Parts: sequence; C-alpha cells; structure tokens
Amino acid sequence: LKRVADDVRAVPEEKAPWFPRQIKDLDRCNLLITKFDPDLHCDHPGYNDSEYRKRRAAISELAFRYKQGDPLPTVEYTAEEISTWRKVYQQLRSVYPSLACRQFLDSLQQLEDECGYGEDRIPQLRDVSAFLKEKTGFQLRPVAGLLSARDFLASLAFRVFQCTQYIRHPSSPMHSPEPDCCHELLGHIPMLGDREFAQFSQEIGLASLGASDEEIEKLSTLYWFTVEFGLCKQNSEVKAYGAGLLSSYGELVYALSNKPEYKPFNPEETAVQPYQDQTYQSVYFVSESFEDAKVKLRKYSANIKRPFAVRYDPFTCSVEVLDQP
Ligand code: HBI
Ligand code: FE
Repeated sequence: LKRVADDVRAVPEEKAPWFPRQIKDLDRCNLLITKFDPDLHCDHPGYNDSEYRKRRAAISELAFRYKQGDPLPTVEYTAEEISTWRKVYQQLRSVYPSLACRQFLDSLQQLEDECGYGEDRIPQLRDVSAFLKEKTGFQLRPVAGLLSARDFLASLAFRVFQCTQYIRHPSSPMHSPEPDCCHELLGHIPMLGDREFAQFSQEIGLASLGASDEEIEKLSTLYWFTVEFGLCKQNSEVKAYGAGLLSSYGELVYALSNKPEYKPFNPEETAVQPYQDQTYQSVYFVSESFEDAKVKLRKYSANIKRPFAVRYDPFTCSVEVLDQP
C-alpha cells in the first residue's frame, strides 16, 4: 500500500542542491574558502610568523572538532592578543557614538553592561552566544575561517552565526584580510542582538536554502552591501549598520564622509553590484529603515525560482519544505 505521506515527500526539491533541514545538519556546512589563509598566502601579515600560524592552527582545531550542541570552546587569550583587541576597541569605540546606528549603540551598551565587553578582555563566544540567545534567539558556532557563501548563509536560516575565534596578526591591528574575532564581536554581534535585524538576517538565510549557484552569488552580494557594508537613515542622518564598516575604523570614517557614492537600497540592483574585498567600496547602499529593507528583501526572495518553499519551525529548529502552489 502506498502511503499518502510518501507522495507528499516526493517533491521536486531533489533536483536542488543539498541543504540543511535540521540545526544539527549545520555540522556538514563547513566548506572553508582558503582565499586569505595565512598558511597559503605570502601576503598575509602572519605568513612569516610560525608562532602565529601555530596559534591559528590550535584555534582552528577547536572549530573543526565542534558539533552542534557542544558547549562553545573557550580560548585563553594571550597578553599580546588582548593588546591587539584593546587597540581596535579603543579606536572604534571612540567614533561609534557619531557614526553607528542607534540599534548598534543600544546593543553594544548592553554587551558592555551585561556581557563583559570592554577594552581589557576579549569576550568569550560562550557568553556572547548566551546573550544573543536571550535577545533574538541567535546562537554562535565556532568556525576556522572564511566559509563558502552557501554554507555561511544556510546557517543564518537557523539563527546560527558562524563565528571565528582567532584574532588578527599583531603587526596590523587596524586591518585584517579575513574575518577575525574583532570583526565578529564588534561588527556583527551588536547588530544580531537587534530583533528586526536578526529577522532580516534569517530571511536572507532562508532564501538561500537550495538556491542555484547564481542565486547564491546574488544573495551573497546583497548580504555584502547590507549586513557587511550597509548604511541606513536615522533622523535625517546616514549611519552605519554593516559589520565590515563597524569593525574597520578607516572604512567607517570613509563611508560616512562625502567621498563615496550612495544609492538607495533596492535588492534587484544591489544584488548585481560588483563589490570590493581588497579595498574600500566605491558605492554604499542606504536603507530607509530595517523594516523597509526587510519588506524589500522579502519581495526579492519571493521571486527567486525554487520548486519549493521553506518555512522555519522554531519549536524543532528545523526547516519544513513545502510544495510550491
Ligand atoms: N565566512 N566565517 C565567515 N564569516 C563571514 O562573515 C562570511 C563567511 N563566508 C561568506 C560571507 N561572510 C559573506 O561575504 C557572503 O559571501 C555570504
Ligand atoms: Fe562579516
């Protein structure tokens, strides 16, 4: 006897690329991109520093061994690492009040009051993850470096943020060619503590599940110009909410000077804008508000061609796949 449930499950998503259905499937979303790896690239600031490379390998090992549900590993940071953190923290903190958006400032204040943020210590992922879980349901998992866009975006669908735990090389405290804990903890974490922004991030993630490579490229560009380098209007002024800006003093000041070009955020146009990962952006996209950005993104996502729809079930932390009507 053929069961009805089998027919329901025989949906055409089998033709789509594999994607995680349950939060524990994120253990398989671990494809690293070696573009900026200090072991492989002679222009990485840590390339000639064997101590640094050994340290990086040890911290990477913690991420490689991690399985969903494990306690987040803690890292005992050295005095030199904390000194790098202090330089970054002091310089950025001084300009946030005038350049960062309100949501970022509110959240950073809470992190300072409740989560041990400050210039004297590098916050532990375990504490930060517990903080986010309470604020927006986001949680962290450790990652060894830059992930493929597909795997990185897929984790956002489950409100999981893949977070690096090492710090940049001490010879260049103001710049890092790859994400590091300064970028994650200062750039991303405060925004992920905002409910509306958390929702926006998850929706980009859900739109990416099972999408074609071309669609992933476009979503990744959208992510770039919003979550990483986005600006928004606030009381008739333009402020930063992108993590790439909020973790880079130089580009933050540049983006809010009168030099770069601004365009209104519009997903169709933003998704195909060429971007820079070696120098400052030549154009930034300005959202009217997060609400507005979310509504526009939803419209954009609804037009992505997929033979099925997805719905996130927060009770089971899983994604339901529905036949597209
Ligand atoms: N990987 N670890 C990590 N951190 C990021 O911020 C990140 C990533 N991979 C891709 C990515 N960001 C984006 O630029 C988009 O391609 C999704
Ligand atoms: Fe980032």
